[in-house]
Amino acid sequence: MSPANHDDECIFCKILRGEIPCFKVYEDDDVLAFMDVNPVAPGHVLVIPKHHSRDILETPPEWVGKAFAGAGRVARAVQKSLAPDGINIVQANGPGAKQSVFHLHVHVIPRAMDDGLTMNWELEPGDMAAIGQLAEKIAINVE
Ligand code: DGP
Repeated sequence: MSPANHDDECIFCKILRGEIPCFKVYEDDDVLAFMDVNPVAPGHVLVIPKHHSRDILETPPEWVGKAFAGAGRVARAVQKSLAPDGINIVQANGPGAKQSVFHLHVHVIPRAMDDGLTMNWELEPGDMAAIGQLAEKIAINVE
């Protein structure tokens, strides 16, 4: 990222700079995909653009496109790796939408029939060993 496009205090910019570790699933010049540490379902991945902006309202369209193209790529790998019954693509904007990290990001969430998941999920720490194993399982199928 150019200096203009990163934020010193943003936790996702810190992950992009390698200052905070993550379970990486995929990376190219435009996006980074990594496991959510508070997964709402096994295999929950986040895709972030390598451009700091707060949300979809403030993000240039080209970067929104890059983020969602990355989400599509990861979703295909999740489908191949985990064979879920479905996948939700979720993207929150603002506190009223429960956005908690203010760097545009796209959630890729594998779903099972009748898994009971609702949009009112709480952030709870996941099992790091299990998250790491799922990262490897998904990463090998990113094309
Ligand atoms: P949202 O609530 O839509 O802003 O989603 C932010 C997500 O980011 C939330 O599911 C938890 C996740 N998250 C927060 N901090 C970290 C972190 O340091 N590492 C990782 N891998 N995920 C994080």
